[in-house]
Amino acid sequence: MQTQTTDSKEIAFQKRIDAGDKIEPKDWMPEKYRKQLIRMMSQHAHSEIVGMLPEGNWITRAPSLRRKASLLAKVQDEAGHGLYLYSAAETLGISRDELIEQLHSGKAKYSSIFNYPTLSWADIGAIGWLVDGAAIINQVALTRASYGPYARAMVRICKEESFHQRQGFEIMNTLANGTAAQKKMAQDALNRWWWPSLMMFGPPDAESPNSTDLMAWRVKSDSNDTLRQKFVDRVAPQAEFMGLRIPDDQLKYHEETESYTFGTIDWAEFNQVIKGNGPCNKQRIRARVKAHEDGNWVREAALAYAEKHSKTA
Ligand code: FAQ
Repeated sequence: MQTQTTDSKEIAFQKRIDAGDKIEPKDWMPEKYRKQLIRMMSQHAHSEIVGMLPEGNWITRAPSLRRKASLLAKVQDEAGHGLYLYSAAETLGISRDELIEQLHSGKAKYSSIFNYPTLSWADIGAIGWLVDGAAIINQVALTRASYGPYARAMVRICKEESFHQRQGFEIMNTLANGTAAQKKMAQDALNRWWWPSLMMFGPPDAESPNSTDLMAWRVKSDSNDTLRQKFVDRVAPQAEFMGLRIPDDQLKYHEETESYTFGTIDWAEFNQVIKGNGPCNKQRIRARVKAHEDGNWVREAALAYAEKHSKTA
């Protein structure tokens, strides 16, 4: 029997992708597909875990027991999302230790948005409403990703994110319709989180080096700019409903296209943040490294227990 060459395997692989097949961990895949997925999925997992920090900062200061319970549950959900995604990335042949090391050393990125500080309670509303709102738009598209374990993790994650988005919207709406001081706090949070939320979708299409491959492999089904536009079209009327002003003088609705045009994003700021020079990058990595070191004894104890029981089994 003739052995298949790498080229013919790649052609067969692309045919499966084009036919809408899901690729599973034991299936043959091109090395560059595997590497791209590890990059993207691990960054996503790291984002969920680092993303717990800005909100975790407010758990002890939530204004009521109801708000505290829902924030606590939300932050815990983000930890769960990180774990599903680390497990899904491990199916591609990379270990959890390697993934964590890449985060701590700065080799792997995590979402730029989590390098901004949470200065007031309204920031918790803004994160749920805008950041989870942006994450849902991005991740609903990823439920159709060609890699089975990623797509399946996304289905569950999206369901949970939609609760998160609603709790954020409810916080913002309550503040926006509260006292003048509360409304001011909500507006200030929107002013600070708006542009970084637009940056979450990644650089403009023309400057997105990974999109071509990821779209050809049906990992990404929409481009960065397409998803960003969807987000603006969804969120702008919500801001108006709450009586809040999006901090963009160029934001304009067009009846004919039923969509908005908006001002220019400060890509220099985005590039600085992803290079490690955002307001909180160093603090975030320090917190993650410390949490990992503080958890060493738990991992050691669990491994010792597993080893002892494998010997007695
Ligand atoms: N931040 O070629 P592209 C959440 C990097 S989860 C940092 O366009 P790609 C839930 C990119 O990695 C939020 N880096 O890249 C939550 C690449 O650098 P590299 C995370 C960014 O992969 C809520 C370079 O720029 N979601 O929020 C960013 O095609 C509340 C060139 O970019 C996901 O990860 C950025 N924003 O598109 C949790 C979703 N954008 O790696 C807690 C999955 C780009 O070559 C609280 N990921 N870069 O060195 C994706 O959809 C894609 O990876 C994109 C980027 C759209 C993020």
